[in-house]
Amino acid sequence: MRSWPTPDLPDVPGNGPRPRVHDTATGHPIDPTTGDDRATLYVCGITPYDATHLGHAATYLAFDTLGRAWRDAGLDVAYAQNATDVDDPLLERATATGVDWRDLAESQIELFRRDMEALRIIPPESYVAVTEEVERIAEAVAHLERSGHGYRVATEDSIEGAGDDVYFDVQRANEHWTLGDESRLDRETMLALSAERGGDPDRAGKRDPLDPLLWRAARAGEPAWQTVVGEGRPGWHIECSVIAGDRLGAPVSVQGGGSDLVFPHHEMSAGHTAALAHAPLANAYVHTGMIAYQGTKISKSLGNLVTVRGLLDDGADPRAIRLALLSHRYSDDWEWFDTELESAVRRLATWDAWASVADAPVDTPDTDAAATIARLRERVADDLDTPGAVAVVDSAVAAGVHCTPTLVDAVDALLGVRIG
Ligand code: 5CA
Ligand code: ZN
Repeated sequence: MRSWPTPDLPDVPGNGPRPRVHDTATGHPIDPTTGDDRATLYVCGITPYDATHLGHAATYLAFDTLGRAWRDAGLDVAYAQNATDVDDPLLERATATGVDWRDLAESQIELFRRDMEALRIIPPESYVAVTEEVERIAEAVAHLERSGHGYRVATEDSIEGAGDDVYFDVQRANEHWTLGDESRLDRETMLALSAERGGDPDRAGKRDPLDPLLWRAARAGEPAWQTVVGEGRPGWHIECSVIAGDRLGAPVSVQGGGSDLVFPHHEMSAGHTAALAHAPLANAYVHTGMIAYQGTKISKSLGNLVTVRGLLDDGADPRAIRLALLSHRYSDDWEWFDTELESAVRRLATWDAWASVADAPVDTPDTDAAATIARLRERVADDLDTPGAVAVVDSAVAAGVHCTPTLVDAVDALLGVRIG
């Protein structure tokens, strides 16, 4: 489907180092590219039933920073993202509010596009709704059934002719992939997280309580498609597995999302890809921390939302929202306070004033500006250390480094904030 407009991306002379990012699977920072000039990025997209909150924004901003660092290192970047536009929470919200689920998804995706554009997030070339990929996903489920990785579980409440649900056999997939390798979690934790995050460990008839749903046979009143595996709709993890594999090819350099997706979502998506393609899903699994507000994780279901739209409607400069988020380490859990924006606004005013003389001629050489650019590049490439990069600019301003047009471009290219 349609993505959103691409922001201007200035060309900065020279190249930064190839970024290293923390990989959840190995527990270390690694360069997830494979030596050629291409990097591929798959980031788990929104479930479009409510406005983009700051947690989402921070997550997409972190991977935007990775894309910027890769481009600055001279790599071609291919980026795909999904939108989970058919899933239980969305259907429940649609029913509760009396809105057609398709209209709800479409309107929220449109709002998301506008928020991403305002924040100058570089869009994915492949922005894919699950409803566009149902046939492909069903083919993958059929393939998994044929190879013995998918099996049916007796389903009493499906509609006439829709048949049974299909589950993924995690034990059977063990020849290509090891359960727990991506998340580094023990079984007890996996069971608890599965119950908490959309799984159904207590469902009778499964071979292993951790086996996730691949295909949900149609129920009365639920959206369903007639496909090779019967009438129904896709399970959650398989959508990302199929879309990433189709659009980018497995393994992708980075599979990204918030840390709430480490298990079961990314673990199971990796299992599906291993069973389908006999390849890992990703070279690195990169996770952003959870942002909280007023003491609890920001979440649609908890209703403690600070939305990008709300801040913009209150007159916030989108650059300040961006800078406020960049002032935190992407992998940390942290809490948003209303004062975050105020300090970002103050910082931005200082940077703007500094950059407003960027075109003025100077008789000093630009070595300080060049050194600042090198430090900026180094910070961003070091596991996306954006607080460090912000500090580099702060110190340049404080030290009276002459701000050159190239330096303005470098701040723009790497941090996505146009100053001056
Ligand atoms: N559609 C699925 C992924 S396939 C999903 O998790 N959708 S979501 O709308 O719930 O979240 C969208 C993205 O934002 C995911 O990467 C998720 O991990 C991330 N996210 C959600 N809540 C937060 C939060 N409080 N802080 C940081 N990131 C968050
Ligand atoms: Zn996903």
